[in-house]
Amino acid sequence: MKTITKVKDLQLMANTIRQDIITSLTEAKSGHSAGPLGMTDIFTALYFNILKHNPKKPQWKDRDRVVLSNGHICPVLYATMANAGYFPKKELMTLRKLGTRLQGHPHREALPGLETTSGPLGSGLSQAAGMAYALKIDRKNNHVWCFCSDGEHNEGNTWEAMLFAAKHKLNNLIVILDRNYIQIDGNTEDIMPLDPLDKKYKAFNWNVVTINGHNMKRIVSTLRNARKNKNKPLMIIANTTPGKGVSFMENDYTWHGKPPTKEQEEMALAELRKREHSLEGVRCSQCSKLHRRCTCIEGQ
Ligand SMILES: Cc1ncc(C[n+]2csc(CCOP(=O)(O)OP(=O)(O)O)c2C)c(N)n1
Ligand SMILES: [Mg+2]
Repeated sequence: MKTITKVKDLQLMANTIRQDIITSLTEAKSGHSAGPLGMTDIFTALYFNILKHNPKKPQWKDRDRVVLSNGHICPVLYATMANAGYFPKKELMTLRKLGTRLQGHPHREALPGLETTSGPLGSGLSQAAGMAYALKIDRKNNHVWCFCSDGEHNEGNTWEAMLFAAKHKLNNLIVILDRNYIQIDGNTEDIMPLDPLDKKYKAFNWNVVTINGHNMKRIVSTLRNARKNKNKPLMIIANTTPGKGVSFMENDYTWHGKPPTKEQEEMALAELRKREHSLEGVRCSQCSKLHRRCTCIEGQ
């Protein structure tokens, strides 16, 4: 697989992945939109620039491990894996269909490249901590990258895993928290307040970094530095916008668990293509301004 090194090329890949998320969810007629779009920039940076992996040999023994604890955001995992070459992109259109390898929540026995089965929230951090501990016992230097969400910090199991990981000084465990402030039925701080999460993790004896989860340059540098993490497990709190890239979905918790309709798909794709053209520096055929400045293309 080709590593992508330029920030603009990573942003373009993220845009492609967002389009794939939209089309696969629309075809599925069910699933989660907000979380996947919000985490796309980080998945892109991880899989195309940072991760030690081989899409053609998913069981390669020296690979890093990826654990998706908030399994419902798997459309971003599948779209990223397809673009990275784990399986053909056309398979994305089978999302959530009977017999598919792309189950509505990840099923590790269905698709090579998945390390865990997830869906019941709150289990992934424990699984990832166990993997990191086992790698340490075996004196391996691979990293475990665990994605989790703010809403799943309502689950007590997560806090037990935080204690365990700190006790065993699992510096090979890197957790990326999707801090988008939404969960299934509203704002996290209304349902079960979590702030200040950074101070809580620090008090549990973790290293903590907070980043803007859409600043590609910062994401890449943070994930790269994470490889040098010492003494304690690392929590990367990524402030993200749920539904990022599709304006009518952004920051609206009702997009937590629904897919776009056909009409909404067209609107979303028009917006994402406009962004793609702006990144590429393409000029509008109607007004010949750069798309970034033009107001006359579809969706306006
Ligand atoms: C143990 C468990 N309880 C409830 C659910 C149902 N559920 C699925 S997603 C979700 C909201 C979790 O919040 P978060 O992951 O922050 O949502 P997002 O930011 O992706 O909208 C809930 C309650 C579940 N999957 N597992
Ligand atoms: Mg959330």
